[in-house]
Amino acid sequence: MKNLIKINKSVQEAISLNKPIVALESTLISHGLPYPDNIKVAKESIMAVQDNGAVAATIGIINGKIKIGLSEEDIEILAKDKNVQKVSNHNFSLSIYKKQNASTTVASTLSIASIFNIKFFATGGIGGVHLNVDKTYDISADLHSLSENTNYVICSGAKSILDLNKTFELLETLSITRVGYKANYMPGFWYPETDNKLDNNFDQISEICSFLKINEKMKRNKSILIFNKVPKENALKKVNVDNWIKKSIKIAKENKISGKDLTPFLINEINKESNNQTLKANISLIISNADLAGKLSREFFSS
Ligand code: PSU
Ligand code: MN
Repeated sequence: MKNLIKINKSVQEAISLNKPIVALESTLISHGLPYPDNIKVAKESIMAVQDNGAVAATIGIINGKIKIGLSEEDIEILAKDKNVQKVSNHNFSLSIYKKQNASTTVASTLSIASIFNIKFFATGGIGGVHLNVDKTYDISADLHSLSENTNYVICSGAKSILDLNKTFELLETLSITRVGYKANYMPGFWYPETDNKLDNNFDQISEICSFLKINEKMKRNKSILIFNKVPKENALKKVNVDNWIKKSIKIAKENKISGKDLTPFLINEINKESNNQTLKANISLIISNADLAGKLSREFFSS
């Protein structure tokens, strides 16, 4: 496996010197955000990690090679090329075989990061249980990957268009610890809280790190989700978000949009309904999560 992977110099050095590293995913670049915001967010997330003295490792697949620490050119390919494949764990090896340019989801990014014991990972929102799960059985492999790997994942919840309550329950079933940084309830991605009470709230970064160290000692081979609310200045109201989602689902039904096309369609529609407010919230929470991950990893490696 390791010979299929290209690690950039700064990440390699950080691994060998046991320095703080934060892994970042690339599907939010290729499929989650529009061009050119996607490039800006990718770069600013890297800077947010670096500003805290940690090394950023954006993970993706370029021409069939797994890359840990994408270059600016790599990020541009994933941000611009319409043929970029979204790779989760089920189609991961096929993408290598086909020598594709591909972006990695939370699921596959965690799998790759774990090979090199990169623990900290930041993203916007994880995948989860879809609203119409009873008909589609659509549940993201992100949840399984979180239970198969041992990572510390900083996020603002799950994608808002999901069934957040079911997602929260399934995380518990999979034995994934759900804690908040200054959050008592699971955030709702674009809005600060849902009704789902987290397993614990921590007000201090140092407290989270002490807790993570206990987990290491206990050798719990499961990931821990650390929820961080969308920054206040860009936070939206739940009632507005719910309305935009409902309206967009109706429009999708009228236009017979389904399957793989549904999520991007909905996200785009919701953004139009919200007058670009959801995009702004999305951008700001991703960067804020990268910043928190940088701080956590630095504290973890220095304590
Ligand atoms: N959240 C977003 N936008 C995204 C994603 C999450 O707001 O694009 C991406 C993440 O990479 C996540 C993936 O891992 O979607 C989940 O996809 P699926 O539901 O197909 O497993
Ligand atoms: Mn799915």
